[in-house]
Amino acid sequence: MRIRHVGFLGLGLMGSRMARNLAAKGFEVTVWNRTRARAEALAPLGVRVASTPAEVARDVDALCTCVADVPALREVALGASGLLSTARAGQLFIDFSTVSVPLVRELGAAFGEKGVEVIDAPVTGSKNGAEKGTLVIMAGGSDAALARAEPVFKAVGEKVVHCGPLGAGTQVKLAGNSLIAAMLQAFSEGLLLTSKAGVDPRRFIEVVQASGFRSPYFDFKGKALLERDFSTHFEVDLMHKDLSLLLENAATHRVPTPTAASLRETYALARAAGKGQADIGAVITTFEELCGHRIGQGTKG
Ligand code: NA7
Repeated sequence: MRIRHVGFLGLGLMGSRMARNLAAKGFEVTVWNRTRARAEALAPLGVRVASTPAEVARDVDALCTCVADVPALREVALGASGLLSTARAGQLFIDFSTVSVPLVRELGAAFGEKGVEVIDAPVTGSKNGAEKGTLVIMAGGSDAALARAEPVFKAVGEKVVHCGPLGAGTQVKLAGNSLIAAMLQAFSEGLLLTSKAGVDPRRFIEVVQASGFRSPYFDFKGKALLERDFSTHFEVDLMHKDLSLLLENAATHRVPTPTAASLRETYALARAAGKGQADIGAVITTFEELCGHRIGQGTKG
């Protein structure tokens, strides 16, 4: 059955933009958000606002979620007025959140009993990618389910990687996110060190970006760090959650991940310093405070 009517639950930084793109691409959209005002903000786009997740699941062809973490998704999907209570056979459940592999599989079994197929489809691309509809989607599920989901994916993203069966998307996402944290941390530490040693940190960026390990991410974050622009693209709290999920996952598979363990504690430090809601770019500011030096301080513009 073709997907015409999409339910979207979780209208945070990512979900609100994805729901907007679905409405703009011609899908009929019904939304729900724990804080209703965020859902009401989309009403001018012709989007219907539901009062509970169960109300969303009554009407739609596809259930899409993009909520913060494991407890949030559990509540929205399996809670008293959750999606499962009214879900019907033939619907497709696409979860865009980053959660644990066991939860995704649990949802697959619970919704599967009702004839609803589940795809885990965590995304990368942050706020800008969600805004422009250029997210990269890591999908886990059957070939048939992915083929059905394709128009939804096309509305929110520019590339879908079919990682394997249900859970495989989440597996790849957890491993990939740790790479972002590692890159950002090494890059920020390099900037702070260069700068405190009295060398213009822009020379550091120039050399990194001329090298074999250059990345568009360094252009983006380098500019933000030098301009002290910490507007939120991806929250410290969420990265801490993802690193914690990765460590749990790695322990299950008996794979040592010392880099991720150290990064998780680096993020714990930022949270302890009251920076949980800040962008991940702000993690280095705790180190700047300890060093008594700000990146770029004393460097001519
Ligand atoms: P945000 O901007 O922090 O948004 C989180 C969303 O999750 C937001 O809609 C929240 O509702 C919702 N949320 C949080 N806790 C709950 C509970 N307990 N029940 C229902 N809904 C909840 O995150 P992003 O958009 O950046 O990221 C979303 C996911 O994608 C996350 O897994 C990332 O790691 C990747 P609120 O508006 O606060 O009421």
